Amino acid sequence: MNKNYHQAKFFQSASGINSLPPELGFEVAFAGRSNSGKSSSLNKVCQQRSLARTSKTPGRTQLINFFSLPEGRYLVDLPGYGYAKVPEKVKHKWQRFIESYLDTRWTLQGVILVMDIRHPMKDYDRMMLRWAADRQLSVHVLLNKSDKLKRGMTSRALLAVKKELKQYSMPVSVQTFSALKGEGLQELWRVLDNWLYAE
Ligand SMILES: Nc1nc2c(ncn2[C@@H]2O[C@H](COP(=O)(O)OP(=O)(O)OP(=O)(O)O)[C@@H](O)[C@H]2O)c(=O)[nH]1
Ligand SMILES: [Mg+2]
Repeated sequence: MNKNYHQAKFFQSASGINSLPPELGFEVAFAGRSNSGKSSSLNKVCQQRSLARTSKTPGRTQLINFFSLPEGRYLVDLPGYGYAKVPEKVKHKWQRFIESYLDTRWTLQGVILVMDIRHPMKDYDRMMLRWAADRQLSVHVLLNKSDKLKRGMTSRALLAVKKELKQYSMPVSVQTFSALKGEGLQELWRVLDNWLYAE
């Protein structure tokens, strides 16, 4: 068990690019479509049930929530994108925010891009990957909810996504994960350790 993540505490919420905390230390952001399990994955990483709010209702996380870790490190829970029932205007606001956050946030070490393993690589995911590629920002794809698929289907999905990711020029990796069962947690901790705590 990794003690750093266990010590995560709520730090600050921001409603847009102008209310972000100062760029100090290092951070990793959890991004992905609405309902993919960003908040659940962040909670699993920190071994805390209700650090980030999760919900059956998509679009729950509307603010950018910062959680502090030891030594000036942060995990960031981003609002989900792609939820159909959100008005166009709000969708555009999110899109603009996420694009400029990825483009300008120099304390950002990498993005954990969470996808539902049953519906990976949708348009919004590809858009995120393109933005990350533009800045050569590292991405680690979590194919979440692996508990919902049989083993054979899980490895098929992993292979297909791996193949598609080859076209991107930034450092990008992928793993299967279950925020519910904890499958893949060690692998995810290793990625976060590399981004946040490597010398
Ligand atoms: N079976 C299963 N369900 C999961 C898993 N991860 C998340 N869920 C469920 O999926 C739903 C959405 O999870 P959240 O963590 O709130 O998703 P989110 O991506 O933060 O959603 P937004 O904040 O709305 O964008 C909840 O009902 C979770 O319990 C998983 O690994 N397995
Ligand atoms: Mg959320």
